[in-house]
This record gives sequence, structure tokens and C-alpha cells, in this order.
Amino acid sequence: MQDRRPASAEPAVPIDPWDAPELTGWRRLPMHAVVRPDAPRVPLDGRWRFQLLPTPRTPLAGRWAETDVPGCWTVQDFDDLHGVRDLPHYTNVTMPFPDLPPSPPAGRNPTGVYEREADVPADWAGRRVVLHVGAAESVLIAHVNGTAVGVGKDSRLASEFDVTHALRPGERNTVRLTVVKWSDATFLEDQDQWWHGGITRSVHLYATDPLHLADVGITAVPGGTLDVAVRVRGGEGVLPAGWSVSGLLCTPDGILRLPADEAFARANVASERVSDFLGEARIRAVVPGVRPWTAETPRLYDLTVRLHRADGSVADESRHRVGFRSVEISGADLLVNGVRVYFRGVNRHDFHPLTGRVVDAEEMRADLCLLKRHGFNAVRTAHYPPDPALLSLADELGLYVVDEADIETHDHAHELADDPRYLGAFTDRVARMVLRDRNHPSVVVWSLGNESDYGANHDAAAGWLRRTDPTRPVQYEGAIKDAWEQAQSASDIICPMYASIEEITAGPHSKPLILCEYSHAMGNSNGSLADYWRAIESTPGLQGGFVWEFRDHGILQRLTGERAGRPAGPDAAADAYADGVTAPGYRWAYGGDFGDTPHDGAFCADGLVLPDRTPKPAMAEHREIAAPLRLELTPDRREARITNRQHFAGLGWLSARWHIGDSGTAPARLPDLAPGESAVVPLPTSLLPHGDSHLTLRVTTAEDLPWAPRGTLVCAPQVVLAEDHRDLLTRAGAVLAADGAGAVELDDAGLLRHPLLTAPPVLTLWRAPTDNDEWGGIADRWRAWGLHALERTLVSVGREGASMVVRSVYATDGAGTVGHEQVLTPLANGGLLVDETAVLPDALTDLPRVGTVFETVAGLDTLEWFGRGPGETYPDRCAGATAGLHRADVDALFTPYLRPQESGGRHDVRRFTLTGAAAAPGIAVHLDLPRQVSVTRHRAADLTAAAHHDELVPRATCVVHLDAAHRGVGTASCGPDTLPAYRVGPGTHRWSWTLQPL
Ligand code: IPT
Repeated sequence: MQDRRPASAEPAVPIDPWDAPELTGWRRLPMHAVVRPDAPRVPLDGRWRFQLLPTPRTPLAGRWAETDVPGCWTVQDFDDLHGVRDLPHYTNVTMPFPDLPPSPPAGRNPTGVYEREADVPADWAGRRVVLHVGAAESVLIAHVNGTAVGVGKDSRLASEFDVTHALRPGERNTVRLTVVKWSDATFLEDQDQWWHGGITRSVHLYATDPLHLADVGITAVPGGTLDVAVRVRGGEGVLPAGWSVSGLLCTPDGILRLPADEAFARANVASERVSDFLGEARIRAVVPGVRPWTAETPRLYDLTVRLHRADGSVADESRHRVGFRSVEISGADLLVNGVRVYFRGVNRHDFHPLTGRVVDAEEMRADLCLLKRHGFNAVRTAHYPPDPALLSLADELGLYVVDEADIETHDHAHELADDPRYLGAFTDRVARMVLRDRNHPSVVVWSLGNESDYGANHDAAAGWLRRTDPTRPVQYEGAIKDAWEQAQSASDIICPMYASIEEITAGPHSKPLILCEYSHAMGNSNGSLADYWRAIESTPGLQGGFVWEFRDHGILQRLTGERAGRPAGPDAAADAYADGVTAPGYRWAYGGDFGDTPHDGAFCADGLVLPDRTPKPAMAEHREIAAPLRLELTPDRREARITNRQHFAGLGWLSARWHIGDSGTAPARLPDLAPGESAVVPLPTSLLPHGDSHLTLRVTTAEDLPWAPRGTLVCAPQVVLAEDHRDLLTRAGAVLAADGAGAVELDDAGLLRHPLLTAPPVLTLWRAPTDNDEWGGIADRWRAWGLHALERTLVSVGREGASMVVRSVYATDGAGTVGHEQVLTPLANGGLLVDETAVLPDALTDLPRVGTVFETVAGLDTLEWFGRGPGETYPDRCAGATAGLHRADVDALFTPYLRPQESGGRHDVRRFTLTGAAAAPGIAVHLDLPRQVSVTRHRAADLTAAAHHDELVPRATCVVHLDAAHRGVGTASCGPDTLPAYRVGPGTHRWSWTLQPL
């Protein structure tokens, strides 16, 4: 196609596209949903010449460096010719520069200039050639052979330019892409994540016929109604005679040929000739026997849409995978295919610890498979449209998606939502997302963006959206922030963030309530997830939520060598990290670690998985909460009841086995149940005489699934057949020594001397503050009370019968004195019974823990415990762990949360042994009640002092905590604090335990 614009006689308008909010793009092709996997294509990923300039106005140097596309220059290793040194920078709300909208900093604005040659086949002559740039942040200026071909803004969506007029088929062509990092658009992209720069998705050229498919919009609903709107564009201004559109749909019964019913109803006619032809055709059909798409049953049908020349040959073709499904809101219920579903969701960014924002399809598949394996059925694409491959994967694997526009004006929220200069950008970003993604069955809700206040610009975008796609609800948290029920046009869903259980259950609600963010996963967190779900499943109108967020955004950083302090980058060897742990010489960097300022520290490390995708313990918690079936005892406790908790699927994809104790196991037969149905099944009588009374149904995948191999754990519900009420000594198999005189040895301070302990058991009220403790503010109160450095004063040592009674006091800073009594009684087997009482003054209103800490000799490296496990658990995060006998290496008990903090706890522990290599003795500990216990290589003080794991030196000893009470972890870093039921208050705390050498 020729560029028919006349040469202008006017002088050029001096626009800096990076400082012009009204300009969202220039000569950019309209966004569309045509997918052409087979179109002739020249891939342009790989090495490009590169210069990073300090400003877009800086002249190029004569020499070029090189770098890879796609890539973030902020993590790449290249020859920094202009000395720009632009490393990752992390801020949450705060803009990374002080300038006010709409202008970016004039003085320093890193600008990457990418250039390379493209060999274009000679047979592309006469065809339309399009340059596709997957994503560039934040302003893209494209040139071909020195001709400016277009400008694009919007860092998370592709820009396409028609480059036919500038390109020379059969020759080497030069493509230059200039990427300006800061712009007027940066104020719209103020998401809580690292700032990067670069071209983050793939680049290529492709060719089509001049007359081509311009867009395809598909609506497909259960029942089989298929409606495909096809737009055709280009050519010589009129539709050539005889051209047509058709569809081919693959069904299990064969290929259906679907003609367009009204070809080109809106075609231009010769008398109304315009610059290029635009016509629309429609394919309508009712497909018999379709099986609907849901996240549980992600059935897809291949559809090919074709544009035919007069002779029937194919001029253009677009490929789709169609899912027949509907979404509607009825009262306070959001229905998928007519059924009220729960959203067991997570917020997910495009993130990688080596590449920054460049993610490939295999990485995305790994993310989604991991989510499916942990019971998630929904993703919110926080806070921008994802790489398009993510949506195809969600279609295929079965996940509901809330697709979110790339609008977050957090630091200037109020100004921009009503700023008419940004009106175009708001609607453009929403519209381009919808036009790209509307054919994905997985996308069930559109989101207008995040944290941008609420203004007329949102309503304008919502208005465009509702007319263009009436088939999906729209949500926007900013619109419901102040009043959930308030009438407005921007949100069909009450989608609050971080609302408490009390708030969400204070209905009734007029619309479905689905939390767009909740259960902030920063560090050791996600307390009360099970309480949320108890509330959601028992309150009309509540339909779930999206955990914040999937992954910790830690960037792998080199600590040694020539590039010390820099990101390890895309080429870092795989052995630089594994299982959440970085190799020596590396660490997970967070805000401030690259010298970035201002910054928000570790607030970017708030995911359910560590940067390398190792699941944090909260993932197991979610898996159990999301279990597809429920197991209960019948009231007479002689049988079990199994309920199918899914919305669409039967239980046929699952297999199950009963487990009891450490070895008893028997096959279980799952009943054939429709969603919501339940049935009574017999208990495995052969197992029941077994000593232990915790009966677990281990449920796994019965066959290989696209997201999990056969045998993958799905859930492990447990019932308790009988409680163990025996007293401590009976359970420990111990009796008091007849005459214990001299058996308990104390030092001058009244502390126990014991051959297996290197540090005696003492009272502790301190835990290394979690991120929730720090950001929620409670840790400052604990410090103010001096809990981290309590000084012990011995009051008395006395003897009562065979026992030694040691009384001491601990002075706090201004909160009174803590009294502590330890009664040490020898046991006949050489062990010791320890009865402890702590009396806490009323001023200590809220404590991290009350308990005992001691350290063992070195050489003990295996913990075997009866309690919840195998994963880490805390009082308000223990639904994902079964009670029973578990065994683990001491080193593996600890979770390396990015900023060191309290970690490694096990809840409801009744007894444990710590053993080492055969020769070394070990210890056995029994507790009076199921208690919180931790065994790690780190003292609470070590963890408190460290900012990163590389600063920690694991001890050879075991640091053992036995807690009478331990505060739940809550979610206070962003959201509700630990619920009152899981807090530790003042008053009298008593606990007893026995210590036996093995
Ligand atoms: C909310 C943001 O939407 C999200 O991007 C992230 O910053 C999260 O908080 C915290 O990690 S906004 C917050 C002010 C509630």
C-alpha cells in the first residue's frame, strides 16, 4: 500500500512524544485480535546494535554496543558507552522522580536506541508489511530505513506499524527502535514493581495481502451459539468482486464449514470510495453438542477464520481456540455458565528474577501449572495486560482471568483520573486491551486498572468498554473504594482490597463481592486465609478473591566479582540459585539494593512463591482450603461423608488413599458425585486399630493432566477419630525419679546445665519480626518494651522435694516486670520434667510469643515430630498441614523469606526428637499440649539483625523454641492485623515439657 499523504508545506510540529499526554500513538495500527501463526514472518529477536543515552536528545556515539531483544537494559550486560548506568529501581506508590505530571524529567531520561538489519524476502513486494513490537517501555519511536514509521505508548501492549512504504523487499533494511524510559505515560504506569527499561516482548515483521483481516471478534456461549464478527481492511478502496469470508470449526464430530451469512454488509461502495476499504462480515452458527468451557473443564474448539479471494484461494487467515461459556451478573451473584463460582484467585505480574519483565511461554506455563496444583482457579493480571501467551495458557489449562488495563496513577491518582489531557490515554489503554484479548474464554472480567482514584476518565473508558463488549462484567476498585454500594458506572463487582472479614461479611451486598487483593503474602504471612474462606463460603454475595500476589519480585544480584552489585542478568547460570536459596556470591535483591532511591525496601517481596518459584508454605495452605472435596465424619463417627465442592466437574479425575499413623494405608474409593453432592463412605476398618487416630484421605490426580502429572497431591483432608487425653508423663513414657537429689544441675545464675544443651532453657517473649510485624507497626511496640533484650534477674533457687524451683524476673522498658518460674524435676529415665509459669503485666497487651528457647549440641540434624506438617505452620496458617508424624532435615525446616524473619515454625506439636549421626546422642521432647515449636539454625537475634540471607551464618547447634503461645502471622504489612483470637496477651501462661536424652 502506498503512503498517500501529501508532503507537507508546513514546518514540522515540534512534538516530543514523551511529553505529550494527548498523544497515545502516531500511525499505530488499530489493536486487533487476528492471530496469524502461519503468516510469512521475519523474526527480529536476538542481537541488536544498542546505545543507552542519558536523554532522548543526546546525540548518538559513532560506536555501538550490542544487546538482546527482548530484554530489559536494566538487567542486561552491555557496553555502557554513555555511562548511563540505569539499574532496576523499586518503588511502590512514590514516583521514581520528583517531576510532576505530565512532564518526565528533562535532565535524565534513559533512552535506548536499538538498531539492526532485516532481510526482507523479495516476494514480499506488493504485500502489506507490518512491524510488530511486543512491548516497549514507555515510549517507542520506530524508524525503517531512516523513515519514521510510528510512535507507540503503553508499555504492556504491542505496537504495530504499517511499514510497507518504508521497506525495500529483497534488500537489507535497517530497523531502528528508540525507547524512551520516562514519559507522560510513566505517570499512568506507577505500579508497585521494579522500574525497568527496554523492549520486553518479541519483535518481528510480517506480511499480509494488502486486503487483509483487520479484526475478528468471537462470541461463543454454552448451547453452541457462535457469532464471529470479521473486519476486513485495505486494498484499493472498494471490495473486489467475489471475495468472501468463512470459518472452519473443529469439533469431535468433524470439521464444520461455516460461511459468512451477510458478506460485507457494511462494505463501502465505489461511489463512497475512501482511502482504504473497511468491511465487516459475520459468521453465525449454532454448533450442535458443544461442551462448555469452564476453569474446571477447559474445552476448546479450534476455529480458523479465512478471507477468500474471488477464486476461493485464501488471502488471509486467523486462528483461534474457542471456548463456549457465558458470564453474567444476577443480583449479587456472578455466574459462569449460569453457575455461581468461587474465585480462588491470585494477582500475577509478568516477572522473572533474571530478566526483569521478560517472560517466555514456558515460564508462564510453569506459573499457571503451579497455581492449578495449589487449587487456584483465577488470575488477576496485576496491573496490566499480560504477555498474550498467558491468556492462551489460561484458556488451555483452565483459569478465570480478570484482565486489567495498564493504568495505575498511584502517586498522582486524584489529579489524573479527571485530567482531560489523559482522557485519551485512559480509554486507549482499556480499548487496546479489550481489542487484543476479547476472544479468550478465560477472560471473564475486565478491570479498568488499579489505584488511580476514580474520575471521569474511568467512566469514559467503561462506557467504551460496555458498548464494545457487553458480554463481560467490568470492575474497578477505585470506583467502589469509598462506598461499596454507591451507584456508578465503572464497577459491576464490589472488588475491595484488603478488606477484613468483618467488613466483607457486613452485607447484604447489592453486587457480587470478590476481593481484588487480599491476604498479602509478604514474608511469613497469609494468616487467617482459612478464616476468610469460612466467611466466603457461608455468606451470600461473597465469591472469593485474589491473593496479593503470586511471586516475590527478588532480582538475583551478584555480590562478588567484576559485576558486584549488579543484577546477575539473563545469562546467569542456573546453579546461581535453587529451591529458594541463592548460591554463595549471590542474593535476592529488593528495593535499595541497587543503590536505588527513593525505594520501598522488601515490599516487592510479597508473593506466595520465592523469586525462583519455590512455593512458600502458604501455597500448601491454599491448596487445602481449595480442596475439590470435603471429608467429614458422620455424627456417629462410624462413617465418613465426602462432598464434591467443585462447580462443574465430577470426582473422576481424582484418586485417593486412606492414611493413618506413619505406615497404615488402604485404597479409598471416591463416590461418583455431581458438584455439590455428597455421599457416605465406610471408614477403612482395617486401619482403625492403628495407634494414631488422625485419619487422612490423600487425594491425588488419577491421570496425567496438562498441569500436573498423575499422582500429584490435590488435597489431604483429615478427620480425628479420637483425642489423646493421656497426661504428659504417661505420653512421654516417663516417671518421676524417686529421689532426684543432685540430678538437676544449675549454674550460679540458676540456669540448667545439661550435657546436650549448649544454651539453657530460658524464657523468651521475642520473635524476629515478620514483615507483617514490621509494616503493621507492632514490632516497634515490642522494641519499645525491650522484648528483644530482656534482662533476667535471678530471684531465688530452691528445692521442693526432688524439684529445683528457679524464680526470676525480667524488666521491660516501661511495661512492668515479667515473673518467671521454672520447676525442674528429674525423671527416672535420666530425663527432666520442666514446668514453667510466666506472669506478664497487663501493659504487655500484645506479644509475639511466650515460651522457652534453648540450644542443643552440634550434630543433631534430623527432626522427627508429631504435629502439623510437613510444611511450616503458625496458629492462623495451619489448615494446609496434616497432624501426624513428620520427619525433616533441620536445615530444610526454615523458609528463606527474602528478608530474614521468624520462620520454620510447626504448629500443634506434641513431641519431637532431634537426632544426628548414629554415634551422637539425641534428645526427645514431649509437650503438655499441642504447642508451636521451631527448630532452626538461627537465633531470633541473628534473624532480627540480618537484612538478607547472605548475612546469616547458620549455627551448628539447633535453636529450639517451645512456645506456650505464639502470635499468628496475620497480614498486617498490607491489610488486617492478626485476628484477636490468634494474639498473645498478658496474664499467666503455664506450660510443661520433658527433655530426655536418647
Ligand atoms: C495495593 C496495590 O494494588 C498492589 O499493587 C500492591 O502495592 C499492594 O497494595 C501491596 O503490596 S495498594 C495498597 C495501598 C493497598
